[in-house]
Amino acid sequence: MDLKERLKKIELEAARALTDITDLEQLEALRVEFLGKKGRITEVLRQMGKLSAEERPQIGQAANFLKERLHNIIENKKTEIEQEVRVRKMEEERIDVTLPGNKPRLGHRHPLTRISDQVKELFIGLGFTIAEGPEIENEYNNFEALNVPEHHPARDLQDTFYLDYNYLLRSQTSTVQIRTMAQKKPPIRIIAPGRVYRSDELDASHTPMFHQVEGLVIDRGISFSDLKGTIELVVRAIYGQERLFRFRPSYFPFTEPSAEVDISCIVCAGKGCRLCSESGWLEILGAGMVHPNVLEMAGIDFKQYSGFAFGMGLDRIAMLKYGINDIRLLFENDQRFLRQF
Ligand code: 2NM
Repeated sequence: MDLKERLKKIELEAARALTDITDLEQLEALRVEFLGKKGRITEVLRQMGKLSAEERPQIGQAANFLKERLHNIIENKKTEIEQEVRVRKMEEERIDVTLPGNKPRLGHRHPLTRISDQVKELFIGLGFTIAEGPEIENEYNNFEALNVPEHHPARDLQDTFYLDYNYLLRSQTSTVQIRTMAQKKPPIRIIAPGRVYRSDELDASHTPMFHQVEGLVIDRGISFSDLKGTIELVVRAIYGQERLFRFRPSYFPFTEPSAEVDISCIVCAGKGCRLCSESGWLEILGAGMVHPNVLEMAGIDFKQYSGFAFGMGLDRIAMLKYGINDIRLLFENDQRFLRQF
């Protein structure tokens, strides 16, 4: 086969090979095969030495033409493939800008903080001041000044966390009321929200730390009806205007008379269910007229002044309002739980 025919053959084969090519790697391989330093056209040019003087320029020219033509075809094909790749990529990476975005999960207050804030705002609206005090207390503020006698079961090591013979973790926030009465003259109108500690067995309704709000009002002429009116407002604000409630006689060492307040059951509205132990009522609050002994120990003249006090559990309010059936959930910080509020 002479060189002219070989060039013809190379051209035909290159044309055929080009039709099968779909990507840039194949195209580069083809370029190397035909136009490379050791490629098929170079191979033809190398053999030109054997040619006669007339043939040599003819074949040389034909080879160079073919080289240039192939080069142009390959370059065009390259542009074409690159364009295809670009189009395909655009198609694949197409974004539907009308799809809804990913909503960032915003932080929010803990359910207990929400209840606490709501209760505080309610009392601020009624003219109360927020009072605070230490969680580590002495026996006097936690028991003695509250008229809790020496051998009362609440003083037992089993019920209270003692740190040593005198210091303990407060078991109610009344300690703050005692501190306030010792520092300020009546009229007094405060609430004391905060953590309290009791050494109960841990279960669905008891944790060793929980939250309370206690309130205290002292002035001239404060009567049980002031207590009732205040509690009525509080109950309606927290549990709804239609909620029924009742006062039930009770006993606390620090109040006389004392009462416990029930509301109609949140679940069954009085018919009787598991939550209210079939009674139709839920106990939510303790209250009473401050005992004269408590006023006297605080240095307040009980002949001139009287007062009422009350206490309620914030955890219990949160549980009733949000339908939480295990108090421990409030302290475990499980995101799956907290996310729901
Ligand atoms: C309660 C129930 C009844 C109470 C009494 C006092 C104080 F300091 F004035 F004596 N503070 N809080 C009180 C009264 C607390 O909790 C269930």
